[in-house]
Amino acid sequence: MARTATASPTVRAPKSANHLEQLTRLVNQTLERLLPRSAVSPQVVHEAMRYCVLSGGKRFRPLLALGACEAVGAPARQALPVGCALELIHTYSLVHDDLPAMDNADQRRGQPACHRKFGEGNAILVGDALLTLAFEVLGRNGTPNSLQVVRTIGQACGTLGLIGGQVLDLQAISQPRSSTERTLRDIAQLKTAALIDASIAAGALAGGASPAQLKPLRRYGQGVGLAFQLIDDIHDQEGLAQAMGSDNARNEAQRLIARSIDALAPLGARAKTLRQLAAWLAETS
Ligand code: GRG
Repeated sequence: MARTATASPTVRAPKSANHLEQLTRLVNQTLERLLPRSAVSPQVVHEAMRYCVLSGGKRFRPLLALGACEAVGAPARQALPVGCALELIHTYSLVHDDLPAMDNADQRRGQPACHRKFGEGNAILVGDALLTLAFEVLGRNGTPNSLQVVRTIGQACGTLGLIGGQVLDLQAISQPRSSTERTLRDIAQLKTAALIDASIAAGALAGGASPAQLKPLRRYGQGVGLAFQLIDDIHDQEGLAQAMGSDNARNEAQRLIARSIDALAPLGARAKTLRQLAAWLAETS
């Protein structure tokens, strides 16, 4: 949890099967279309929003949303607004997390962090604008269960999710000696797993999921969410991997992923994309 000068590329991009590549292209094309043009005023903020979002992230959260939509029997495209909103929110969290008052990172996704290229004030506004655009996108494109979709995503990025995790993280940075494994697990849960879990739930809701379909998907989401952070910590040799040891962290991540895949059994063959994403995550650990 120490402050770092760079935010290293974390979990590597999926060596994906064709379908995952197609879905990733679809997400990228839609993001490109949703983001305001750089030539439109306020140019600097629009240029910076595009710089941050269109810079080659893995699109893990949108892929989970699209995969969950397929898993409940709807076409992946139906969850596209949800997937793109999640990527906008994720990117906002990265831009703000890199700020000097937070993690103070110089690099993100292999290029200068937003505040290093566009200045701190603009980076704050870029994060705010991305978060706001996410909810505008959700409001513009109605999906089944749209109120539940907004509530699910709102909860995951509020004080009981991302923000809450960031508060704990800031406290852990200022008092590193008092960071117990329990605290690090709470941070992982709120900062990372909550949005991953919400991506799956929101994608499924947009596909018209029934409560019976949501239940196994939430079990999958909780497992994959924590596994994602464990693996990220193993790569960076920090956080939970440092507290519990890399081998223990890897074993726990593998167990969580195996259980997540098992949880998908009631959804049958339709959950193929979610199985592929979990298998890819297991490969990266
Ligand atoms: C609201 C300021 C604020 C912060 C919220 C989410 C968060 C807290 C901060 C982001 C920084 C961080 C390291 C979060 C942990 C989750 C994580 C591993 C993010 C990296 O996600 P990837 O690997 O990144 O999916 P790409 O670049 O592929 O999208």
